[in-house]
Amino acid sequence: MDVTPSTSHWGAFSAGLDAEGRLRVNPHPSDPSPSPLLGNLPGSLRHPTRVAAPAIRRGWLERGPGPDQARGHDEFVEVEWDEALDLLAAELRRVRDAHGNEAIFGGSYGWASAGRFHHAQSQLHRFLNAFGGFTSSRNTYSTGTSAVLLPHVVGSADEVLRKASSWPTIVANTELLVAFGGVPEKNVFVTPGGVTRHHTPGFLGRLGERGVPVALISPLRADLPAGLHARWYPIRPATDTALMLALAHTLAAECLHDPDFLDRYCVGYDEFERYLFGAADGVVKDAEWASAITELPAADIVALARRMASSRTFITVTWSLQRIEHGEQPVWAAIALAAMLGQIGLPGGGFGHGYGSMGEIGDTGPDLRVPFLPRRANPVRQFIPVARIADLLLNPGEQYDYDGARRTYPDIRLVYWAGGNPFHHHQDLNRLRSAFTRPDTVVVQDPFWTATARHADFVLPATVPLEREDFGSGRRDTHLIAMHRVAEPYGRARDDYAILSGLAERLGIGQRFTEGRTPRDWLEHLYGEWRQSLLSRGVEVPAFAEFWSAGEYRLPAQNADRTLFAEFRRDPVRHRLRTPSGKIEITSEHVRSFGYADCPGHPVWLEPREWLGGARATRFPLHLIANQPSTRLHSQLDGGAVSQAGKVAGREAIRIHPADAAARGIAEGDLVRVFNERGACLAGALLTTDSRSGVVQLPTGAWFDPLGSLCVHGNPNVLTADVPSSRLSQGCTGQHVLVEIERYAEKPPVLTIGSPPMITREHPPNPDGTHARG
Ligand SMILES: Nc1nc2c(c(=O)[nH]1)N[C@H]1C(S)=C(S)[C@@H](COP(=O)(O)OP(=O)(O)OC[C@H]3O[C@@H](n4cnc5c(=O)[nH]c(N)nc54)[C@H](O)[C@@H]3O)O[C@H]1N2
Ligand SMILES: Nc1nc2c(c(=O)[nH]1)N[C@H]1C(S)=C(S)[C@@H](COP(=O)(O)OP(=O)(O)OC[C@H]3O[C@@H](n4cnc5c(=O)[nH]c(N)nc54)[C@H](O)[C@@H]3O)O[C@H]1N2
Ligand SMILES: [Mo]
Repeated sequence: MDVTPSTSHWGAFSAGLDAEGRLRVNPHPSDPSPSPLLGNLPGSLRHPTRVAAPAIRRGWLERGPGPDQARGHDEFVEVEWDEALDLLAAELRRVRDAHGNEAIFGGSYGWASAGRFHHAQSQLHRFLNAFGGFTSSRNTYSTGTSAVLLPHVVGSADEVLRKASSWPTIVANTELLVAFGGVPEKNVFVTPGGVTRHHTPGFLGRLGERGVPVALISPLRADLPAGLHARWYPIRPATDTALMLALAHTLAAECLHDPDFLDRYCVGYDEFERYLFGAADGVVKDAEWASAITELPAADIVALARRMASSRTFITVTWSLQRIEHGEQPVWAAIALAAMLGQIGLPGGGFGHGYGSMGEIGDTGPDLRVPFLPRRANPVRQFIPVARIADLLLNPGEQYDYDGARRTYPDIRLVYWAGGNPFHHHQDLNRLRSAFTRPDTVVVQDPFWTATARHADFVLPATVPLEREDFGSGRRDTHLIAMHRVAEPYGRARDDYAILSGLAERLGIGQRFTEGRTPRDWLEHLYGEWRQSLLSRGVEVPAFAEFWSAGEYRLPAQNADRTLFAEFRRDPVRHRLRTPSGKIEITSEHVRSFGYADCPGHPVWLEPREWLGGARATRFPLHLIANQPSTRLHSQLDGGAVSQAGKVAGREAIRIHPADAAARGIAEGDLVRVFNERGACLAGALLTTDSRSGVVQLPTGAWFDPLGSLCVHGNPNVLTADVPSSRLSQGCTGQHVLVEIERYAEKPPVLTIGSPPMITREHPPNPDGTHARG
């Protein structure tokens, strides 16, 4: 068995096909904590849901482009590549000539696969840029709210997200870790591009060995690995801001804050303090007040504040906290709280964001740019904040607010997606379904028959990394990995590059897109340029052939602990922040000037629209947390063994507190219906006392399998609301939703998502089961 190197978003590995043609996967030998998600790879390579050949929706073939209610219900017709590419090239030209490049939505948000050259979104953007541009998307579902807020508060999102204290510095210096959303170990195996050595689980182990006390503030106890010295504060979801304000109030009321730090490094504290004391609204944000909202005892809140003031305290906020309505507030309030403690910029003190959200955060690996495919500039300036996709398709011409600007949605005629799964990632999927009926044409490139592919007109089968050559590396990775080909492409699948090259040729932009290079030429070219830039800085890097046959290159080590805040603390004039004041803005006059009631000039407590206690909540009294799955990356490889092993009654598992289950006559292993007014899904019940009662947890990523407005598989995004975090950031709010649950006593509907949709084969396969090459 030939064994060759490769990598994935969840880590590097080697792979080969055994004598029976089965994929064997082994983690990279130097990975101290390989990801369990590697187990999803073998069963996925030849899974029946791979797209075998180009397919076009029958209604589109028969009636041509145009809005169509049948999209998502229709059958598909398999066609030859030439036919698919000829038709699609003509359609791209039609849309551009009749409506302009702005009418093409090519945001194509999504994680695709590891590999720097065959990165699907980069490939698509490069192609569409060569074609004259497209309406794009900004920010991410991950940190869409923080990415807009943080530049106003600390002058930069990236520096705060990616370059706070390293884990070893925290282990060595921190006396109290206050972890909002915990440090969920399930998430730290993942980094975009993948890392070769997963250090974070080891760092968390050392945190436990050193006995560093952790305040776990989360509705779920599982958000912190066992073995840490934790005290669990089972907070009511979405109320962290109230807790932070009460902690801040206690510090101010007991004079435990640091006036010198606030004076020298911050602006706007006085106004924030007046708000804490109730000057503006008559509400004192003390521990008693917060206790009623958070359902944590007031005495615990006061005690925690005192402890924070007497320790070197590191406050971390996972990204999930900003993936909710008013998601700006917990992030901003945590910064204000850390500023009051006066420890920002000290080793192991201050504020961090995303510790436990991703492997790269706090990792010590080199922070080095690795080779990548240039996308070139987009001539079209039109964009949307990424999570406004359904609004864009449903409301052309409508105005909306974003970061101080008033913007207008363009009229989209063609949607082109490669490497993302909006029917996984977006909220209110029944609304998204109707949004997807609106464009003239929807194109999806994916290796799998995802729910998004099933809502397309053109489905173009892409290869997976094991079927092509590439190199890969993640942020803070220690290695650049040569990704060798392990298997032949499935059916008639082609690389995204080959598909787009075929379109580019037909559209007269072939040379601009390919520059005359094969994929191997590109790898050598991109590597060669990168190598030259490192050589010129005195770093020895092997030639491509040597790198390729070695299978990896060990990246040069770098100092991990250069942090923005340490420099700012040392010299706030020379290292002034890129905010209007140059300081940390506890109050931002600029944000205030936008006049947004849902994000005023300093951190405030704002009740969510759908809120427990309101009339709606009596109908939907359970708070559902739709967080990241522990058994896969998003929706990827849901058919793989690890993901499948986590299912209950064949559906995604929902975790329910025994008291909530008993009140509804639900037992472990039961099939349940989770519902609200937007939709419903089935799920398999798991009972646990590791969540507070009133809170249920159903992770994202079960492939959407609609039967009317019911998802029979367990995708929580049929339940979530398609509303933005605020007018400031327009970020994703998918993390929370209110629901009710009942036992599902009817005959379970069959899952259809595990096999391909209805496909007519106009060109039947050869007798040996293979397809003629198109
Ligand atoms: N309710 C709720 N929803 C959420 C979240 C939440 O917390 N709650 N979290 C959000 C977050 S943070 C994120 S990042 C998003 C993730 O959303 P996505 O990034 O859209 O999810 P993925 O499942 O990773 O989708 C990647 C797709 O790319 C395809 N793909 C893989 N390799 C290739 C390739 O080489 N070529 C092509 N053409 N395609 C390829 C895969 O098959 C898959 O369909 O979800 C968001 N949605
Ligand atoms: N295994 C795996 N790892 C992943 C991913 C994956 O799909 N699978 N996706 C990756 C991606 S793209 C991203 S962006 C990151 C996302 O990183 P995060 O957004 O941080 O991840 P989540 O798991 O959604 O949420 C973390 C925890 O926050 C807690 N939480 C939720 N709501 C609240 C609240 O109101 N208050 C408090 N205090 N806690 C709350 C939940 O219990 C949850 O487990 O994860 C990355 N890591
Ligand atoms: Mo994400």
